[in-house]
Amino acid sequence: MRIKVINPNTTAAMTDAIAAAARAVAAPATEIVAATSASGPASIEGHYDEAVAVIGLLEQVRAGEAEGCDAYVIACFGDPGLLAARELAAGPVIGIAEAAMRAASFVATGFSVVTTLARTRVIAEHLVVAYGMERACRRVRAIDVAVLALDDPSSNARARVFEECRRALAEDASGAIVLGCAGMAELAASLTRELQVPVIDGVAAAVKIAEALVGLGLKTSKHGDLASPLRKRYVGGLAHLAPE
Ligand code: 2AL
Repeated sequence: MRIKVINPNTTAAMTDAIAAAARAVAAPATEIVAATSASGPASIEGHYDEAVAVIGLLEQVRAGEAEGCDAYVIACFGDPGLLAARELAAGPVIGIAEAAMRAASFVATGFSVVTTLARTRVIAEHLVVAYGMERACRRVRAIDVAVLALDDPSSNARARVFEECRRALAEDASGAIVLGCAGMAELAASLTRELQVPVIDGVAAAVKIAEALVGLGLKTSKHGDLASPLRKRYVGGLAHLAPE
């Protein structure tokens, strides 16, 4: 099967790390097609970034339908454009935040999210409500490091994530940690070993959930609100996105 993993920000180096995390867990017969948005913000860490990034994401989903993709992963923790992408796609579309939270709920009764900038906490908190995870998500925490600074050694990001996870386990009555950014994917395995609790990267979780759904023969329902967008004229710079 072919799973298209879309980084909806425009930083190709981050896509490479996301692709590596996806391929590390994908089944041998799964082809991971990694894509970077062609236009939009270099990183997504606010409501405005998200709104603008959705256009580049939807362009990648439209292209993916022509490329014969069986499923999609939206590799940004705000799950930007998730329901719009589901309208476009025949197969399943999985957001990494939803995937990580649902995976966490299978292995713990409560989890904490550890994300990047403090201002993005509200985005994650809105998703917790949207996904009905209010009881399981005990707290959304932030390390206050920007997305593109995560792999800059001077940001000390790994140590800050580790310390925030430790505080979460001590204070939140959580049994698992959800990493709140696609750029944290490579930390999950070593943090799981060191903290001795499940530390969940949404990229890996989303790939395995996408594989499972495709394996079950499940596609996105086209009955009701996730039906293909209604054909109509779009004008101006977005005319190319008019539903066909
Ligand atoms: C993210 C993410 O996963 N990618 C990105 O650009 N921003 N998440 C976040 N919490 O900042």
